[in-house]
Amino acid sequence: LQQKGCVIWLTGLSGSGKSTLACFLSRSLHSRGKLTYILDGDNMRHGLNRDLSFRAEDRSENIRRIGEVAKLLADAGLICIASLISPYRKDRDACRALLPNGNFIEVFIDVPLEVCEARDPKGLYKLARAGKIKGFTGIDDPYEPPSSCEIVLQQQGSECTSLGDMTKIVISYLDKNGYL
Ligand code: GGZ
Repeated sequence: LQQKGCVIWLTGLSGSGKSTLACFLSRSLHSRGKLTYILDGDNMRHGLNRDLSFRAEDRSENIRRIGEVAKLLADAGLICIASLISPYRKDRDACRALLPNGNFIEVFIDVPLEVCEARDPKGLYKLARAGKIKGFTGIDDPYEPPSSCEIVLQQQGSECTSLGDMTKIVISYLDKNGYL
């Protein structure tokens, strides 16, 4: 096997564009002949994690399980793209600790709450503001941004980075670090 596995961990608010970036990355990597697998929080919650709610302990467990599966896929030599809010720093750090140094690439999609809320693709922010969803990340549940991570992608004003550019930034990081 020629491929060196790793985990690309996308963290950020609901509506920040994690799932979309995961798809772009995956396509770009496939076109380079790389095997990838996307673990998306929202999808995993329909299967492996269907017993979990959005309470703090359940979010932690969601993150832990996805971290363990990501580790297995990386061990098998895949480039695993995990895309979930993963709002707690300690849980992300625990996932990082499962992997050999360098193999966990944390990517913070730094999109301000106002921007995510204005997009509101599923109307969830509206429901959360109306009190119809309790404990929504960014509204009445915390999000702890990474204090140090491998890549920060910003999406606001002059710092605006297009999806294509965000993909290129991550791909060039992988290239520089010997994953391509
Ligand atoms: C945050 C919620 C909530 C609450 C439902 N808080 O943007 P989406 O809709 O499609 O993706 C979000 C998804 C979050 O699942 P994760 O597994 O990524 O979260 S975590 O890492 O915190 O475990 C959102 C939807 O589920 N959703 N209720 N209360 N997001």
